[in-house]
Amino acid sequence: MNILVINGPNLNMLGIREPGIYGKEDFSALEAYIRRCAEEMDITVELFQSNHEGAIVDKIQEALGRMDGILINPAAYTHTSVAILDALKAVALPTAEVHLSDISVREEFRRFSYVSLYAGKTIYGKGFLGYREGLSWLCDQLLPE
Ligand code: CA2
Repeated sequence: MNILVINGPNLNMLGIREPGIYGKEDFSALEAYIRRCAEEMDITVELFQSNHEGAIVDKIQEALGRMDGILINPAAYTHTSVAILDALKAVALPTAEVHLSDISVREEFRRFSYVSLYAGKTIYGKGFLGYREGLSWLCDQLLPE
């Protein structure tokens, strides 16, 4: 099983600022954690991070016919990007959305997610653990009983 894991803008800055919101660990620790979870679940992950909306759209499109599911933290594009929503709908793969912070208790503009209009599962406020939950949900969707 091949899962594409997408991290959006500024997540590469993790650990540098705002540890109270996003935690103290840096982005390489997040990537290492995702890889460890994938190994434990016996699945393959491709990790992709970009600060550019179009690059994320291109990556989602490239997943068609190659990947079995998508785990995405769209970061700030969560709240703005119809283009990412449309790309996810176009490839129509099982998709889980994850956020490190609890977007339901932060600024009003973070409460709405375009990606949630397609994602089958949205996890927020659980830090790194949310990525494990997202991968595990995708496994449940993709593996036969
Ligand atoms: O909680 C999340 O995972 C978010 O997707 C993170 C985004 C934010 O725009 C979303 O509303 C919620 C921000 C990405 C990381 O931003 C940083 C900012 C400063 C220092 C380190 C990371």
